[in-house]
Amino acid sequence: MDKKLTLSKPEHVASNGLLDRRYFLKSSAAYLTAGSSMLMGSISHAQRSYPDYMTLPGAPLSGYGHRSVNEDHVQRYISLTRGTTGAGNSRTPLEKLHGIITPNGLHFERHHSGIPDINPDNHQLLIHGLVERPLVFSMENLMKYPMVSRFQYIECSGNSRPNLASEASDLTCGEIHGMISCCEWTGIPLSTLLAETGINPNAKWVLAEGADAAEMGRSIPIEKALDDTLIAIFQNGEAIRPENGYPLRILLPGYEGNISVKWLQRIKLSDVPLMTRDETSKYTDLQKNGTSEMFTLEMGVKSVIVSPSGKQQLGPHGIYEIRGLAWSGAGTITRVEVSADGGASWTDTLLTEPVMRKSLTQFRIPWEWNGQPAILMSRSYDDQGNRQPTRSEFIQNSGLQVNYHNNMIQSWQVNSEGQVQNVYV
Ligand SMILES: Nc1nc2c(c(=O)[nH]1)N[C@H]1C(S)=C(S)[C@@H](COP(=O)(O)O)O[C@H]1N2
Ligand SMILES: [Mo]
Repeated sequence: MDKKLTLSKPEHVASNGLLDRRYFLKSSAAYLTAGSSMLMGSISHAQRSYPDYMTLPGAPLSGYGHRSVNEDHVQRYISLTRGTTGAGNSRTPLEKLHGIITPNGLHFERHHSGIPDINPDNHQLLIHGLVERPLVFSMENLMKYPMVSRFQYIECSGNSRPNLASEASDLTCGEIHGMISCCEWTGIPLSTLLAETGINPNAKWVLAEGADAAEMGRSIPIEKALDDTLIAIFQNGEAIRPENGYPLRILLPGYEGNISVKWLQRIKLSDVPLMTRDETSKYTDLQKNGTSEMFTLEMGVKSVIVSPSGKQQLGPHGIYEIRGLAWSGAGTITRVEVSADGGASWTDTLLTEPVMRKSLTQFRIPWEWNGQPAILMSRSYDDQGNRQPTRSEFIQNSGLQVNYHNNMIQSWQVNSEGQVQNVYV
């Protein structure tokens, strides 16, 4: 937390320190004045000493770049399923990233039986079942099809599960909410490949199956398969990482992450859902009356403040920028509000361009903290008329036993010492 700035008199727009969302834009003159005096100080520093890297030639070039060793502490949070070698998840450290794109090395991972080591020369995609012509595609065949690129997030439906516990645990933003990541994915629309095989009119469901030891399979409604479903081959410009599905995965924007089957090897069209293990014993939502709902595929409208957030420590009193991420499986984010007083008063934040469908959207607002205790919250809205629920609304509708699809509002408590902690409101 090093965002303390000295600026002109701020205009308060909601209680407990929230400032006009355009304050930083309007105050750029004041901001520059403060900044330029710092700059002059360093120029007038006459007896300048030169570090080694300015007196000796630097490192050579490389075929594939790596981040600075000074950034090695930015890591995924790993949580291995007990008794297994490759099953578990690793979460994106959302609070340490800026912008909406997740670097490939920090994309969250969720494996049910580890990462298969696939040679693309031997890998094939079979499309069969209720089609006119069953076809097998090699990777070489697939590369010849016209491709599209889209910015989409993937969110595990088990994301934010820590907040379904009865007591709030003291965790970071990434530990609670980091089973979401967002990339530019490039690949072939599934509709293009289904146009090649032809579709029998009785086909209503599409099985996607992976080539991992878990042989993960999920059934996709045919409407979604023909809508925005992608056979993805590239992730942020390069081949998909092994942990994210190399050499290809299916990608269903806005749907729960589990259905975006990695290491995709088979697609089967059917008149009924295939009722696989992963859509019957798991990934069903236990209701309060003891029954379970199946095929609850779309992810809800959601947001989270990434800074300040859990386990962070504010610095000196002054003006901070609250920043966060919002998304909706139903469409596009239209509005994100923030509260600094535990939900008593709210004000609009500034959404950072680009704001895209089923992608992450960034929001920002300045906040003046002078040591007063605060509870920071954000709530998002989408273009399909959805609003993110409060914790009590979520519990009323779904209960805490539901296990998946937790999109309740996150509350971060800031105490008078500037310590930030996960709390329930
Ligand atoms: N073949 C296969 N596909 C899979 C999984 C898996 O274990 N095997 N995990 C699923 C789950 S539960 C999620 S949330 C996403 C995670 O994608 P990622 O690891 O690229 O973040 O992949 C899905 N696809
Ligand atoms: Mo998942």
